[in-house]
Amino acid sequence: MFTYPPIDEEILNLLRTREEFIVIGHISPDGDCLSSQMAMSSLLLKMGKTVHMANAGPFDRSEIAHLRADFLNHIDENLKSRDPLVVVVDCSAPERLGHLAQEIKDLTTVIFDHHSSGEQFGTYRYIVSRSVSTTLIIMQLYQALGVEITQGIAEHLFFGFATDSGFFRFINAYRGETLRMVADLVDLGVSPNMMNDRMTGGKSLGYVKYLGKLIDRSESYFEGRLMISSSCLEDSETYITTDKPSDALYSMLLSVKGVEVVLFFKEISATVTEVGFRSSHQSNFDVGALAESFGGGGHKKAAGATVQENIKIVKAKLLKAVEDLL
Ligand SMILES: [Mn+2]
Repeated sequence: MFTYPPIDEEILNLLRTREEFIVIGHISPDGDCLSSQMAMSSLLLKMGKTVHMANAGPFDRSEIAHLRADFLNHIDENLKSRDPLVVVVDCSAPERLGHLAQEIKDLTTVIFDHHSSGEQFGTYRYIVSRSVSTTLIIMQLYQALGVEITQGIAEHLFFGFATDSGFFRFINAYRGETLRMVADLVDLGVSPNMMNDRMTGGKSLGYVKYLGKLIDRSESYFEGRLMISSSCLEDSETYITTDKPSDALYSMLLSVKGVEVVLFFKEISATVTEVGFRSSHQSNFDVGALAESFGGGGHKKAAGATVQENIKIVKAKLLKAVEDLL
C-alpha cells in the first residue's frame, strides 16, 4: 500500500520562518499546476505570509483565462531584492518555467512535484512521482503544517486531482490512499458533479470542430500500435478556439484497439513543433523517457516536448524513434 513519505523538517521550517514567497508553476499551465499554485498560496497566506503568484502563461484556454490577473508575468528587481523564498509546483525542469527560470535563478527554491522525468533542480525538493497530482502533495503540506483546509481550498485540491487523474480514470490498483484523500475533500464540501462540469464544459463550437478535424487526420502505424495526428499553422485561422482539444483527442485515439502510443504534433512555426505523447495503460512504453530524449519531459504515460525543428522533420524522427522502441 502506498503512503506519502514524510516532508523534510528543513522544508517545513523554511515555510514556517520565511516571510515573503513567490509561488511559480510551469508554462502553458494546466488545471493541476494552477490549482497547486492557488492552494500553495492560500496555505502561506493562512500562515500570515506575503505571497506572490507568478506564471509565464499563456492563459489562453477558456477555463483559465479569468485567472490571468492573479499571476505576475515577471519578477521585478524590487521584489527580488527582498530575497523571497521561491516555491515551484508541478514542474520538472527549469526550462518549463519559461522566462521566469532566469529571473529566479539566484533565489532559494523549494520544489513540490510529481513528475518522474527531468533533471533535479531547486535548493530543496519534495518529489512524489506516485502522487496522482501535485495538489495532493500540497494537501500533505496542509496536514504537516496543521493548516485548516477550507471548502475553497478543497476545491483547488480536488480540481488538480481531477485534471491529472482524467477524472478518476488513471488510478491503479492498491491506490486507495488517493480515494481516501479525495473523500476527505468531498466531505469538506466539494461536489465532484460540479467539478466535472468545470473541467469539461464551457467549450466553443470551434473547439469541437477542430477536435473532429484532428480525429479525421489521424493515421495508424506499426500494425496499429502507434497513432498520430497533427495540427498545422492554418488551423488557427480555420478553427477559432483557445482550448486545446488534445486531451479529448488522446482519449479517442487511445480507445482504438491495439494502440500503445499516441503522438500529437502541433506546428507552432516553420521551425518550432510541439509534441504531445501518451501511452496506453496496458503498454510498458515509457513516453516520459522518449519525450526527454527530445528535450521535453513528463510521466511514463503522458509527456510533452517543444522541438526547435520543422514539423516534417520532427515527425520523421519520432516515427523512427517509436519504431525502434516498439
Ligand atoms: Mn500535474
